[in-house]
Amino acid sequence: MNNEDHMSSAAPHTGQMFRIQRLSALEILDSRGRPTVQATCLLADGCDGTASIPSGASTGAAEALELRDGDPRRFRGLGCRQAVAHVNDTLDRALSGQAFPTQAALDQALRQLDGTANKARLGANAILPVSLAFARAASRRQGRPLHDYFAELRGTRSPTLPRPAINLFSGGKHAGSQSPLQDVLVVPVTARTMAEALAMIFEVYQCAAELCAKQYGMRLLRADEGGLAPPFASAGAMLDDAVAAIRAAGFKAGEDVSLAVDVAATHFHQRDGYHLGPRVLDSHQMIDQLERWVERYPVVSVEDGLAEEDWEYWPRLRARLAGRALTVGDDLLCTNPARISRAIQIGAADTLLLKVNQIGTVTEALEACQLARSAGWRVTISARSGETEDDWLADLAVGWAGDQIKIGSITQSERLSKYNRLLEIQAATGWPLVPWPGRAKLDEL
Ligand code: 2PG
Ligand code: MG
Repeated sequence: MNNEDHMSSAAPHTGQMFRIQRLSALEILDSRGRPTVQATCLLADGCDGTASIPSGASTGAAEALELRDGDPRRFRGLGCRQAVAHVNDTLDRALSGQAFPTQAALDQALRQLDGTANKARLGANAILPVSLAFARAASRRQGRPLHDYFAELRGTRSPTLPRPAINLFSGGKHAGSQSPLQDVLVVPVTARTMAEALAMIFEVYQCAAELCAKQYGMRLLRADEGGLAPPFASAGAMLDDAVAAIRAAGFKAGEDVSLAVDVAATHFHQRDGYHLGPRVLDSHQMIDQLERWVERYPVVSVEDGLAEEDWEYWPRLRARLAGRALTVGDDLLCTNPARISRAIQIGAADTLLLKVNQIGTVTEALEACQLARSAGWRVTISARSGETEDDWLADLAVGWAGDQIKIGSITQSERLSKYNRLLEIQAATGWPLVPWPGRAKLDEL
């Protein structure tokens, strides 16, 4: 990437120690009204940081464990009181009074205290909010914006903002499975800034809402991430309607605004194959179907086109889409360095969907990001379908130079807190969006 500023080891803030004075947490509710965890890290010099974490609905099997209380009389078993207690008791007792020179040192201590491969003992929902709260406290102590703190962890600062892929329509686990395809997103490929991108997509979203009112006799039935969720007749109808909305907004589909799809195929894959509507497809047929969508519609990114354990077929999918659309791994990779390494070895994908809570600490998520980059992959930084108003994701996506960011729709405050934070960063830095590679350039991947 051009204009990268490689931060040298002479960065002004290295050599500091961050002494933890107190760790605390409480149970709060996410955008689906389900419990999640917010943690605060108070440093000995009085700087503090608070962070809350999101939760998925279409989760990958290899994700770090989210500890739920399991008491059916309280939040239908979804309570997070045990995870909260692990912060207030176990982690506070073990870490308060200790000094850490780096984020990596703190995250290593958190991992050791848990001692399991998937954070099953303390819960990723106890560990991650502490890891993020520490990041925020440390960035405050250094008097620098959080995105700059994340950039220093990466060792490089890129003066760009990630290009948003914005949720327009939802089905699957995000909208009661009225359509198998989980999300259709719009990518403002010609927008030069975040502000321009949001203004373009506002127009497309309004046109899509009007189209839903006319075509389906409904308007405001929104899915988990704020996307529209009418009873589409088929996955193809979702794509047709998305193209119609782009055109109605006065844009050229495939030139000004393109499409990205999160197929989330794991969630309609059964023993006998892919249940795409009334049809059951084997892996070959599923790849054919995905290719047909990419040929017929301006789709530039295909996430989880195949199921998370269909490893054998992922390289074939990537080869078929190469040069036309990104092959993005979410459930397949689970932001897990071991799974990413396997995917790199066999050429199963060319883009990492990065979700920090899939792995459970800032440092391990950064490792996943660096690993993907080292293979020449692109990185899409993603929110979850259950979010909070916290906006750390925006800073992380800028600091780690995400190519794309997936936050959801441009409605609902848990989404807008991140978009608005990106607008603040744009205003403070003047940084443009990272250029979209375009179909031609995708050939290089
Ligand atoms: C996904 C995410 C975000 P969830 O599948 O990519 O859209 O959904 O948080 O439900 O896993
Ligand atoms: Mg996904």
